[in-house]
Amino acid sequence: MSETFQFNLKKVEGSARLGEITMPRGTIRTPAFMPVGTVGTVKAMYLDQVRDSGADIILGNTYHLMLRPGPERVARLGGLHELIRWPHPILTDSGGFQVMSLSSLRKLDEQGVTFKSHVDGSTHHMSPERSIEIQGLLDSDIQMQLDECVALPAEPKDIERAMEMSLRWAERCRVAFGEQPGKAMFGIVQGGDVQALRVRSAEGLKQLDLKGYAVGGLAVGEPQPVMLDMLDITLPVLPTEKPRYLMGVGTPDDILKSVARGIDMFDCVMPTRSGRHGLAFTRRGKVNIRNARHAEDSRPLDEESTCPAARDYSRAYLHHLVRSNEALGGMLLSWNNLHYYQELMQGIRKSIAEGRFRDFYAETLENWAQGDI
Ligand code: PRF
Repeated sequence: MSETFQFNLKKVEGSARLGEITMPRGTIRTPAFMPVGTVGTVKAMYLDQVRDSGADIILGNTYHLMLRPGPERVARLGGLHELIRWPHPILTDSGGFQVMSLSSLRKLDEQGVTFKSHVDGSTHHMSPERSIEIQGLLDSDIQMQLDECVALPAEPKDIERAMEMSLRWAERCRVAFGEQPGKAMFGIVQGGDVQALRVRSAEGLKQLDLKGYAVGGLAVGEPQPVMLDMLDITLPVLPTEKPRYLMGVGTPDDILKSVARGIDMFDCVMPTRSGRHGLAFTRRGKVNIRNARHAEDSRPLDEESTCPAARDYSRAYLHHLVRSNEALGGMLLSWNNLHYYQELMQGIRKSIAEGRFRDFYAETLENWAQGDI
């Protein structure tokens, strides 16, 4: 364990990176997948299962937690880690992205964002400084700057305005965050699908000398090749010795292709959300367990998995649970899916360590392409 936030790059293969973030609450092995715990729970999962599946860090959302139960209340209850019983690192998203996707009557200007709560309709204001203050009250280990993410397709002038404002907000967040040796504040690259704006954003953030850099504004409506092009443009501009986090991404395919370009951290609701909707991830691709063909299928999802949800229950039972809207169906599939994602990350890390990431990448995609048996 480390008194300070540090990133050690241990090995590279091509642009793929194997590393380790050390900080007082624990070590994060990278490339890392961070399960999403929006309101202080990784939905339908016990946190000890999340931990056992191989997660070193989970994500929380400033937007949701500021509305309910409220950051001051969380602080009085001893902070988010204490409240939810997760003593390991937590990264919190800053709120801007969730405001734009969930709240109504949003008004965004240089000062910040004013919005109506999706919970009770009350009006709230969040400035870059308040976002950092809230993340501090939650006692988050990795805090994100407030930014503006523009959904694609969009006009270049709108993308530019949002990117420039996000840069100015990064600076304000950095001042608000100050010096906290055991914690980190990450900047967020914006710039939509415009190469020059991505470069300008990454260069501007680099000058702020932050402890880590996220790439935002991707997986927001553009095709995958555009997202990958933006990574190819952006990542070489960022300092090699700092961690890079691709926000809200993605499928196993997105993750492999982004690791190959130099991304170190990911988060996505996909394994848990699709689990609650009856979609299972396996080494042979996705299985829609609601499908009638599973009604009398006594095989497990994957008899070779070390996850009980994948190994010990028949597809017929999972099918029945999901069709009956039983809570256990979502629980078992979320468990299976998070386990699959963490096994993927473990496979990625091991293969980079052994200098065979290229082969692992090809084999994984090939197994997926074969499809479910
Ligand atoms: N900004 C923030 N959070 C995010 C995004 C972003 O651009 C995305 C985009 N994929 C997901 N989550 N603050």
